[in-house]
Amino acid sequence: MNPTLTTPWQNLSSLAVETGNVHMRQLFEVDAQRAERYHVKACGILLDYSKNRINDDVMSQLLALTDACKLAVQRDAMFGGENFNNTEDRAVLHTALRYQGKGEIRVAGQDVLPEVRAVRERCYAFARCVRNGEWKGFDGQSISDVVNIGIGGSDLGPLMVCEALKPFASGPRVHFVSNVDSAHIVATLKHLNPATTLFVIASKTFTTIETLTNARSARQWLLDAVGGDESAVARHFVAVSTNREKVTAFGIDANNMFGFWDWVGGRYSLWSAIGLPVMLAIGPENFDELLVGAYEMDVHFRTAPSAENLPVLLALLGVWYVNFLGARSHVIAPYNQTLHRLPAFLQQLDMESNGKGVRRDGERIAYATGPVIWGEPGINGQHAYFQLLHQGTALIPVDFILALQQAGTLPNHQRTLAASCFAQSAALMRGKDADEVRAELTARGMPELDIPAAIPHRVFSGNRPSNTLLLDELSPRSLGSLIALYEHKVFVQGVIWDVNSFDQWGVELGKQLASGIEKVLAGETDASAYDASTRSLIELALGR
Ligand code: G6Q
Repeated sequence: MNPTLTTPWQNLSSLAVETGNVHMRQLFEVDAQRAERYHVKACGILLDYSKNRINDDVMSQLLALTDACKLAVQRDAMFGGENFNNTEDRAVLHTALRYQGKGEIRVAGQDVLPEVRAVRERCYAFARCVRNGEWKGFDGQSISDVVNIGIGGSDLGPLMVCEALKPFASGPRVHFVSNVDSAHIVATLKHLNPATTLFVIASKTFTTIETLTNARSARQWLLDAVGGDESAVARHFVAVSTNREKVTAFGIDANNMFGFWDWVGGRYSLWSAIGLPVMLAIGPENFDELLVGAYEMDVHFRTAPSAENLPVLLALLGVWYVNFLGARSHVIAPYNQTLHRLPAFLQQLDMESNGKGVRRDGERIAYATGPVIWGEPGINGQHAYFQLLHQGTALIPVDFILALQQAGTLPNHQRTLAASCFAQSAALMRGKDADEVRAELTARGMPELDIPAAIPHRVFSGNRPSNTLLLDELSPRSLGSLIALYEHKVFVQGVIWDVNSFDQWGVELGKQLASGIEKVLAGETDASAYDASTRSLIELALGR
């Protein structure tokens, strides 16, 4: 259904005109309770959303929008295993992978949980075996290094989690190779020993050209080290996939394959066997904690009233900016260094899910949907892209993310980190007006005559919105909750925009196009099917 036809949407359009530009400075001045009122805490995560251009009227209409768009019904449909991914005719059940309750979750009448648990136990048994040194390579040595070869959803999630939970790593070193540019795999393998290296080939479809090309090179690297003895492959290669046939055709024993299911989307798959590198790095017990944290967020999302529901609130604030105040992008600024891959992960999660231009029924959309998601660790961003957030012409909401405790931190570092994070959101909200700049310059001794010209460059308009997400600590559990929070935020926005957040035809297009041009580059077909620009690029690549 078209959300723009609902009453709350129309009310929000009027509210945007009436209140959208009221300065937050003013809102804080007139309401001593504002920070307290716009605070919610769940699953060890506090969301302070008071530094947004909102008031109670805006919030109540945004909340009404969730009812108008039947969020609760759709949420139950997804969690209940209905074929929610309508264009691929499949269920969407990454939540089943972390379910900790005693019930059943049925897909087409079949409870999926026994199989989910069985595969997880196999992964755990394998991870334990590698971690305790029982799993031996071709010459009897234990595994020191694991290389995950995958791309997109088969890379970004486990990579981000392994980085985030580095302080919890206690197993083999884990590396990730995704780019088909051989520079990636060559640099990774350069310092590794084939006798102690295990490859995890992660591909849901096991047809992805980048992954298969890297996997073949890895296989050759191993075979070169063992004089071509194929029996070494079984000790050094495992696969994570839904496609048993293709895995065995590639030469990986089905006993070395860990499966998952078509109802797990690539970008939602880190909870499945795709999390194997994470299990290898931090161990099954910590992986369990990650799942528990995500499950706790699932329960929160399903049961908390909308006004106190973290994913719902984050989603609604995003809709407010995208659809009513004209924002086209959104920054993710984690302050903890170990979260440095979170922006890249969320970029895929959000943009691949909600970067859509038609509604679920195929009707073309005439309102804005998913914004551009971007970011980098906030503290580095302050010395780089934050300039544009403070003084640029675009309205760009920011999510500041900070864990208050993290393993192994040095106290004075943590203090500076927290201070910087809080100072930035305060400055974005408050700004600095001409009088304040004048006073500053005068105090600094600038000649009176020079001050007028200096002022405009030093003025900060403020009124730039942000959310602050404070994690009690950075642990497997809280990370699980944080990731699930964003997954559900994306879900809620998808429901409001009425898009299918779980297909990715744009990604499929890239896969098709590349394989056609590769045939031309290999001399198997000619380039006549392509436009003049592409033909000339092909000619150049062929050195002609
Ligand atoms: C994720 C996308 C995409 C996918 C990669 C890798 O939701 O579908 O990023 O994960 O294209 O696909 P395979 O896992 O099949 O190799």
